[in-house]
Amino acid sequence: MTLCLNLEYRQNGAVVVRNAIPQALIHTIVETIGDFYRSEGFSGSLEEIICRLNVENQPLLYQLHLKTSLREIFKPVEACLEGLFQELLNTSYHELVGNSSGYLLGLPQDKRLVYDFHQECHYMKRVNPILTAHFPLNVACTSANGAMSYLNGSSALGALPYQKSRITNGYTNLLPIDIEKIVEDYEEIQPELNLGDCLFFDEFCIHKSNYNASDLPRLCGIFRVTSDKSANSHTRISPDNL
Ligand SMILES: O=C(O)CCC(=O)C(=O)O
Ligand SMILES: [Fe+2]
Repeated sequence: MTLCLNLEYRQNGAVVVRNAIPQALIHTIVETIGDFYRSEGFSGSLEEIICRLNVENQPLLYQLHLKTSLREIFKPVEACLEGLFQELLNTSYHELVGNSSGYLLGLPQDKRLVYDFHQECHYMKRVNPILTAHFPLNVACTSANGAMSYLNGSSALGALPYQKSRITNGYTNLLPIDIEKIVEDYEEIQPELNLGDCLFFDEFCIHKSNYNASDLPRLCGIFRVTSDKSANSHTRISPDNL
């Protein structure tokens, strides 16, 4: 990584590293996850199965998504990003928060699994720092398919008070108080990410997902890493306790 990218991360709380992951690795991961879904008796591409389950059997989609959010599956990408994790954390090692990795489902034409503005620090309260790596798995992230966006430089605000809301069978949103004012002060950036690109952001960076107006789910791999040694024992906080 160049000094310039490192500086950008420190100043803005987020940075895109182009071609950080070989595309062949990403294809292998999508195949591995797809094989898992297909082993449950479904046929077709991973995208087709996900869209079908979203209509026919959301609980099963949830179960299969959980079961395939495994560190083991994403290990080759983790190994590939290790150097970047350590540079951005400024350490010689990294811990995976909760010892797990996974992926997000940006479902087409859906409002259930869309995050409003939030900060990662509130979802993993005991872990600090938190570096998130976010990279497309099946298609490029674009404004058309709801690529995530962030408020550039908003990390400087630190941990903000928030208002909690819950979507039925969806996400718990922790929306910063006075977000209407904050969005006026910081530029919203929605980077296009091609397969192989990776967006990194810190625990205070205010970010959100956007509406996927395309016909394909937008699957993004996610790592949350830290230099906090205790973080591999982190367990997910239930929505009631957020
Ligand atoms: O990809 C998205 O839609 C949201 C991503 C996000 O909130 C995260 O990775 O923390
Ligand atoms: Fe997030």
